[in-house]
Formats: sequence, structure tokens, C-alpha cells
Amino acid sequence: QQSRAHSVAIVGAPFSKGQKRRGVEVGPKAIRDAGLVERLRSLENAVHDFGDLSFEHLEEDDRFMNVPFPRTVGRANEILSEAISTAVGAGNTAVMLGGDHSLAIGSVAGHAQQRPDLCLIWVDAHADINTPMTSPSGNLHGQPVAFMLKELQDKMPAVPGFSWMKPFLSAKDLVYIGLRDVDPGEHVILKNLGIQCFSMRDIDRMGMQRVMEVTLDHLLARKQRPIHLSFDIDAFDPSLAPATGTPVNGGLTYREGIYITEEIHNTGLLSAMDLVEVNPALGASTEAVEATAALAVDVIASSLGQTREAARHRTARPVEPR
Ligand code: Z70
Ligand code: MN
Ligand code: MN
Ligand code: MN
Repeated sequence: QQSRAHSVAIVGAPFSKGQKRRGVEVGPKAIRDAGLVERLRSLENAVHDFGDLSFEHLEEDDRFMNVPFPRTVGRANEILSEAISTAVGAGNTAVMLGGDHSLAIGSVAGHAQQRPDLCLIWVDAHADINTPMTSPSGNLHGQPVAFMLKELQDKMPAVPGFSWMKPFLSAKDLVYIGLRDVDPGEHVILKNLGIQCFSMRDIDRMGMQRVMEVTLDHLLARKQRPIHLSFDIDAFDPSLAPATGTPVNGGLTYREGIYITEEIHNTGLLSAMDLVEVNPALGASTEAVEATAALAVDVIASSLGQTREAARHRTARPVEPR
């Protein structure tokens, strides 16, 4: 099944209210401008570009605890969840282009509506599992996983804007890769719930090949099921992905990042993915922004069948021996 073409739906989510820096709402445009659609088509995928969603700006949206714009973020995620649910329900592999990582709430929730048995691979420098009580910043892009987990239900207050959703994911169905900036409250949650995490230190010790073996075994050994990949570009080292809001030194190499996505593609189970936190306003130069967006395209293409072993051609066929 490795060579079968996929039907891919691209959903742009130009949204930034899950954090405080402007510019990440231009991420979808930067990733498209870097040639995403053409690249995916060159891999023999049927590509349906749903365009960019338009999100409402809510005038009345007071802080909840220390969380800014809760209703605006909640409503954007509700809209996104419907788009992803529709895209997956129509038989596509959904690709959500962020936007900040708060959008994973809607993306994974919409995916789970169609595929309740999904599992989640979260590639990020950060765990994004703060609750409004543990969050040092209040920013919702540092909290999306807490909204998803059933085990955190009694630790989560009723954040305005999120009454459309219920927690739907079990802690055992989640694996983190690339962590290196975890808040104290997050660390307590990860330990208490026994979540499978591979920090950059673990990657240094084990190597990425073993990390992916254990990851896929953890999630799939009992039964094959759909994978949601939520990929924060800041998982990469800032030298590779400078145009992002919260760069943290000591990140993934290009080869480690692409190995993750190749292994996920090879399962044949990727059902939806996010590529978030590309912020074109934060690169030091045009080149820095373009390099970050090009890396995002490589991550998505590799998740959807681009290999380092052999290029694919859309029309050319192997020459028949005479
Ligand atoms: C911090 C917080 C975060 C991304 C920063 C940072 C979270 N743990 N996530 N950049 N993508 O504010 O909760
Ligand atoms: Mn394939
Ligand atoms: Mn993140
Ligand atoms: Mn991050």
C-alpha cells in the first residue's frame, strides 16, 4: 500500500489568537507559496484544496482566568472541527495548515468525530498540555492537549467557547516526540497520566529509529488504527525553523524530523495531520521565512509519500523491456 496514491484535503486555518504574537495567521499562505499543492500532486496524490477558513472576530470576549480570547479561540476551533470532519468523512487525508497550535483542538476533535479510535502523535518542543490553572502564560496554544484528554476532565474548568466539545482522547493513545521545554505543571500531568514521551534527551540516547519503533508499537501493537500527526514546526532546531513564535535550542535535525514522517507514512495509517506555528513575521530575513516554509512542505510531503529513496513521477512509467 506504500505506493498507493492518497486523496488529500488541505484546510488552511489562518488564526493566531491562541497566542500573543502576530503573524502566525499568515502561515497557511507561506506554506502554500512554498509549493505545497504542486509537491503533493507530484507525489501522485489527488489534492483538494479547501482554501482558508474564515474565522469570526468576537467583540465581546473577556479573559477567562488568565486565558485571553477564549470564545474567539473556541469558535475558530468549532469551525475547524467541522471542516476536518467533513474532509475526513469524504475519504481524504486531511492536512490542516496553521495558525497557532490551539487549532489542534478543532482539528483532532473533527478527526475524532469520524475516527473515534484514532491515536495522536504530537511532535513539538512543547507539551501543550497546560490547563488554565497550570498555564504560566494563559495562551491556549500551550493547552490544546488538556482539552482533548478524558483523564483531565475534572481538572479542566468550563472555558467559554468550548461547550461544543467534550474530551475524547485517552492518555494511552498519545505519544510526544521532541519535547525540551515543559512547564512544571505539565511535567506533573505527563507523569501522573503516564503519557509516553520522547524528549530530545531520549532521542539523543535511543536514536530516532528506536523512538519510532517504540512509538508505533505503543500506539498500534494492540490494533491498527488511524493516526493523527500534530506537527509543530518548533520541534525542529531553530537553525532549521527560525520563523516560529517560540524557538527552543537543541531541536530535531532535518533527518530526524523527516524520519518521523517517513515512518508514519509507512504505516499506511495516517488519516489527518496538522502543520502549525510557521510565523512569517518572525524570520530575521526573507530567506529564513522561506526556509521554514520549505521545511513545512517537506514534512507534509514526506508524511504523504515523498521518499528519500526514489522520486515519483506523475505520468512517467517504467520502460517495458522489449
Ligand atoms: C508554554 C505555555 C508553546 C508553542 C509555545 C509554551 C507553549 N508551555 N507552544 N509555543 N507552540 O505558554 O504554555
Ligand atoms: Mn502512500
Ligand atoms: Mn505546539
Ligand atoms: Mn511548540
